[in-house]
Amino acid sequence: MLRTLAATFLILSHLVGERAAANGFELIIRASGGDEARYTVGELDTREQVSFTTSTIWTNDVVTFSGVPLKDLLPDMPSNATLTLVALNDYAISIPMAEIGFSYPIVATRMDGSEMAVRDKGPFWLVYPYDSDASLQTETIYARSIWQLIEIRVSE
Ligand SMILES: Nc1nc2c(c(=O)[nH]1)N[C@H]1C(S)=C(S)[C@@H](COP(=O)(O)O)O[C@H]1N2
Ligand SMILES: [Mo]
Repeated sequence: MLRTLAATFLILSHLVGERAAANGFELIIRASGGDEARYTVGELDTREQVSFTTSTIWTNDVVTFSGVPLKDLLPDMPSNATLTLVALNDYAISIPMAEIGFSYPIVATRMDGSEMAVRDKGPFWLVYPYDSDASLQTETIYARSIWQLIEIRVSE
């Protein structure tokens, strides 16, 4: 009984910890004019979700990602804009706006239905449906697959 209680407590505190970790983060989007928007995982959850199942170079098995298409967070951005995406560890990568599709990449907030802790490349990870096309299995696309994403700057 005590053991069960202790185990339950450990599991619960772990879950609460993960939630708090993910909730503490905001994805910041800075437009070139100076406007900025901030999104928590909870806020992204209120948007239309896209999910796909794919293998990745970072996971052993096929995984299902879900989240929001990046394009949905960048309405009305000119197609000649450039995005600079920045991670917690200061890794940064540029992507031309013209190469952001309607259905992918997505800002994934869940892998196999669970929020991703920072140590699991979360809480925001830009991912592509790699298995769907050989053109998504390139070094360029892998380099754009930025995890622990914290900021997107738009420049024109
Ligand atoms: N946050 C973050 N995302 C990142 C990177 C990184 O260092 N930090 N490396 C990128 C690069 S250059 C590639 S090719 C892929 C694969 O990196 P890996 O093979 O080191 O896992 O992840 C990309 N996403
Ligand atoms: Mo890379």
